[in-house]
Amino acid sequence: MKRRDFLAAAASGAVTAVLGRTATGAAQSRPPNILFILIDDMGWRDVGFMGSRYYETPNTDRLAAQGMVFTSAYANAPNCAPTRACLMSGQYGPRHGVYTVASSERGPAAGRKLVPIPNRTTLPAETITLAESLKRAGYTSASMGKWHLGSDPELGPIGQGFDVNVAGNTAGNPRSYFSPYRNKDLPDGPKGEYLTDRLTEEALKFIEANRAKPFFLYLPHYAVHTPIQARKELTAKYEKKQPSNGQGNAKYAAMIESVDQGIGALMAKLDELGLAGNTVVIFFSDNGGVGGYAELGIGGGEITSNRPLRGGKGMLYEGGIREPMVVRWPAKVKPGSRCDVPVIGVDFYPTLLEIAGLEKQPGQVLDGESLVPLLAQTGTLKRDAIFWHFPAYLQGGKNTWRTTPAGAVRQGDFKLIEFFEDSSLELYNLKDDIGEAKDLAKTMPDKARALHQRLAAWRQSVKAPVPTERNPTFDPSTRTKR
Ligand SMILES: [Ca+2]
Repeated sequence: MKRRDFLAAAASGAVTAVLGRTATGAAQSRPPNILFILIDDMGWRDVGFMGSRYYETPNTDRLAAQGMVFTSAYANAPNCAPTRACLMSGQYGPRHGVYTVASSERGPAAGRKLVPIPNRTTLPAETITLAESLKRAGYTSASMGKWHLGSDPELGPIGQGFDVNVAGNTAGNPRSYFSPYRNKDLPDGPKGEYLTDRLTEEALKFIEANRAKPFFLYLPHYAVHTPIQARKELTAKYEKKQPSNGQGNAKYAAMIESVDQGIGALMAKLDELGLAGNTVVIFFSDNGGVGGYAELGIGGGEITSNRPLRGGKGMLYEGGIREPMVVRWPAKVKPGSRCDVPVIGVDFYPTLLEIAGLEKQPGQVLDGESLVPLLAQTGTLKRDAIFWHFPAYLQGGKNTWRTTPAGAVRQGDFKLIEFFEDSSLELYNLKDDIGEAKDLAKTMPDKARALHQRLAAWRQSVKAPVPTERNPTFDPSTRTKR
């Protein structure tokens, strides 16, 4: 195919079928570029297109209008590192052992009834990462921002197959959002330079430099994780604005707006270079927003509100794991489309393999399913349930927990959470009760039992360890809430 014909086909959407057959062989074929924008700690309702009336995200809203919005998209975990480990490996937590951030023994020891399962803080070196897979189809890849799964040379982005690493290492948050950053993988900029803007600049340069060949740009912003630090002039605008539906933190709003401005600049760059038609853009977050604790009486610091969802970061309630998600892919995705099918972080790996025209490696285990049929609206998924395994403690306020060790399953409209300390079950019908206010475990015991069996069978299939050992120093009097 001549280049001109190829570009015409790309614009019309016909090219992906061609690429699917030739990507592994023909040097002149070009699979789509991939731009994966991962926001840190952004809640389900922290963007305009998901209903925020306080945060202003016009560029992200435009991206959403040009692509498909997934309304039931889930992170694999309610906090940072495990979600990233699942994204990069395509595997559920029990396969790599990254269940939580840092130690699984967080919070006061006397309040822990069980000895939790030890946590891995790095992705094993032998993992075949998404970057390593895409390299087989000729992609040049970069990770720009928070990695959180180890440090280079071995366990950072470079060690795990990326060609470029900007700012990624073991750090889960920046020491400062303003230069000097004191980050060993990010040379300082001029004093006062803002980190989110800097990562956008680096991303723009990478796209410019790699415009002529397929690229995979993984852009895991440090924003909007703590410390809550924002550009002054953006903050000032929100300080004059009325809070809305529990959202009213001006600095946090300004952090979101900086991310949004960066998305605007990236989209403009793709347009300018004529790459937008052949670039898949994904927008996603790694866990729920930091909020929803006070109304549950557990403390933990409110930054945003996830209402109508229950809870927030660190919990297996919807507020902790349900994420805003957009996929823009002009060749396949109808602008302004929506999808309510539950999808989860491990689905990205097989999706991007299919988009790149790749098969998984012999013996490679991928737990997710390609979303291409949903994106192209040619079919649905084969699986009927998705799972979480969080065998760790996460502290809330004094003597309270965001979560104790737990697992969960979602099948259809129903979601079951199992708390390992006392084997208690909670069952919710998310279609009728997205806020998980009405526990149906007692009124629908058959449904609860069936889902519990399903969850246990899944755990067996992935060899998920469940904590059962009693903590000898447990003191029940220190416990005020689950
Ligand atoms: Ca996070």
